[in-house]
Amino acid sequence: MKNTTEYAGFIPPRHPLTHVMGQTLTEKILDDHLVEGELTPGEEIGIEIDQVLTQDTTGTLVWLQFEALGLEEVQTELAAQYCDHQTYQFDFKNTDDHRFLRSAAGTFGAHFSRPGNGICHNVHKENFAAPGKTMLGSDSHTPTPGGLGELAIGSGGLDVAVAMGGGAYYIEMPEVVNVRLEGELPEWATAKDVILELLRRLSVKGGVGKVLEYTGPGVETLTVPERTTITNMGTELGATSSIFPTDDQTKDYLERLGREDVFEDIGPDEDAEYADEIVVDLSDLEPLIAEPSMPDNVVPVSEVEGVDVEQVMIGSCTNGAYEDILPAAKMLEGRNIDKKTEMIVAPGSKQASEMLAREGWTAEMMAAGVNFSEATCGACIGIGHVPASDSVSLRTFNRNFEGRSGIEDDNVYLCSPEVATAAAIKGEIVDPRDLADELGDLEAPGLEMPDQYIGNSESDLIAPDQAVDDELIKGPNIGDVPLKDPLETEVGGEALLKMEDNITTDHIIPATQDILMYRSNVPKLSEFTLSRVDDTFAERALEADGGVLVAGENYGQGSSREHAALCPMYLGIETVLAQSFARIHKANLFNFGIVPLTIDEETYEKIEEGDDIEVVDDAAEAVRSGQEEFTIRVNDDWEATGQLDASEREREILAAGGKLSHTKQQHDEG
Ligand code: MIC
Ligand code: SF4
Repeated sequence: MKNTTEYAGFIPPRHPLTHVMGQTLTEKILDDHLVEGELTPGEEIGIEIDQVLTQDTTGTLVWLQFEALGLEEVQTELAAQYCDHQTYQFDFKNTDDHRFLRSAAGTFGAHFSRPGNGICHNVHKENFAAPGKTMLGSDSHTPTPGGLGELAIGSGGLDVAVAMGGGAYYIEMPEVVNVRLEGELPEWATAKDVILELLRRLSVKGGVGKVLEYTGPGVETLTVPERTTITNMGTELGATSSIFPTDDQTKDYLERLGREDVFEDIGPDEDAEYADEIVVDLSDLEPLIAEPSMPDNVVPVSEVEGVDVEQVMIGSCTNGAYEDILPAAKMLEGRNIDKKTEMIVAPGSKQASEMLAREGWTAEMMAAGVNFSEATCGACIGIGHVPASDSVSLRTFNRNFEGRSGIEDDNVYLCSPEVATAAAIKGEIVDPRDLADELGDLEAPGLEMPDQYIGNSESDLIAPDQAVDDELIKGPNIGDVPLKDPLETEVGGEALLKMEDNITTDHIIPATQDILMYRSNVPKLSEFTLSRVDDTFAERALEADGGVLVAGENYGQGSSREHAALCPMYLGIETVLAQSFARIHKANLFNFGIVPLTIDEETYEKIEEGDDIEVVDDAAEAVRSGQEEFTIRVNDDWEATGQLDASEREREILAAGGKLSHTKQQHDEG
């Protein structure tokens, strides 16, 4: 049997636990886990990972890559495999994936959460999140447990596989920004409004390269479930992570979960120095809403009152917990929802469903006209409950990218459970304060936690020592992970597609059911690459046998799905020229051997689709030697500069043709 820790980059001795004064909480946790580098913003650091999380749509690649690396056993303190995104199993391919994941968790030593047991972030938060730990997860909302003082980061699946095998996780040291909370939330304003306010101020790229650390007197007024709504949706700001200190609220929450033993009193030093400070006075907040189709299109609800609403959905990893559904139930007690509005509750976990059912709230909501879904991501990625064409859907989710709901001409608004429920009652968007005035007997529900959370059934959350499989089960839907050859000397080709700003990974590889079932079958999945932007793309890319993508700012924002890099790689894309990149996607491009070059606005404006792009320098040599500026020749006519912002390690990975080839090479050499 191979010793899994033999791999290059696989855990040198850990940094001693010394704290210099003046550290932020983020720096303290990173310092405790540092295995390489220094905590200087912008510099690459390597950290040890305590916990990992993966889910069904990114998890199959995680384990296939874990296997391809020759790894045989999970080395982190804890690993958990959840099945949450596609739990309806419309197709045997979904079920094949789930069975493979159960077998992988059993074979390699991870906890396994069955389909229907709940959304990874909800189940993880309740069962495993612990202050002071580091976590890596192959899902962009991994930072959710930051609400309990855990430093959790989203990444591509390959990084998760390596971390799970005992390897360090490498990341650019983020800037730590102080989000100082003052005051207390007034009635009808919620944690969702805190994060929507930050999105309104900072935009979907305002958090790139940053960890948002919450401090100030407002912190203690927020319960842990409220904090995790905020840390969850920090992802929409592009932030690396978001974190709260721990306090009596954290202790209280852990006690209700029966997990008080993991409590640790942690926070920043009093004289901690932050890169920047943002002050939010909670008492100034009012109900807010993100208009279609970007999470930062935020306005006060009062500005959009009167818009007809055909669908209301409560759920997702942001607002799908018991504490999010209970306010809706209380508001609906003894009322009916509007006749032309459908209201669906998709609990974030089976536990939440069970508690609501046991307490009679499910019956109360059903009597009001609500339908219940199983605990799943589902509709959040366009699986089930697709809105009617050109209709308005109000959702408590975190993303409303165009088409993500499963229909191109969607109008999805994002808001708190209170605002969503008010709209279901009235049949149109309404500020709940106005609805309360109108109805006379509608009270602000506030946030309430159960005295004691009920635990998961041991067959829904299967511990590694209870595993049912000890070998991998690969049905016909489970393919191989393609490998790329080392970087060539000549890189370039036709500019196959020119895209605008804020292109999401949902544009690159959509997550709807017809496509999602091929997440473990890369050749088939590749056929859908960028089909939402141009349905001829995949065919043209294959025909051209290589080529270039051109994009504006924040290319690849949104999810962690590495398929958004792997599929373009499979189609022969060698480089992406963009004005800027989203953090996880850029890391995924390195991991799959695609060269991400940053171009300025003038170059972006000048390049046209169909242009012939040639990287003039010997690409392999230039990448290896640390060259930062690359000359790009367009149509043999004019030249521009592309910037490669990459660490030495990332350059080695690129040159090797991606991280899988690189890690294998290192192993063969060592
Ligand atoms: C999402 O919210 O977009 C997803 C689906 O959870 C993704 C993961 C995936 O694509 O499987 C994410 O956020 O990383
Ligand atoms: Fe699931 Fe939606 Fe959360 Fe992604 S954002 S993990 S799809 S609930």
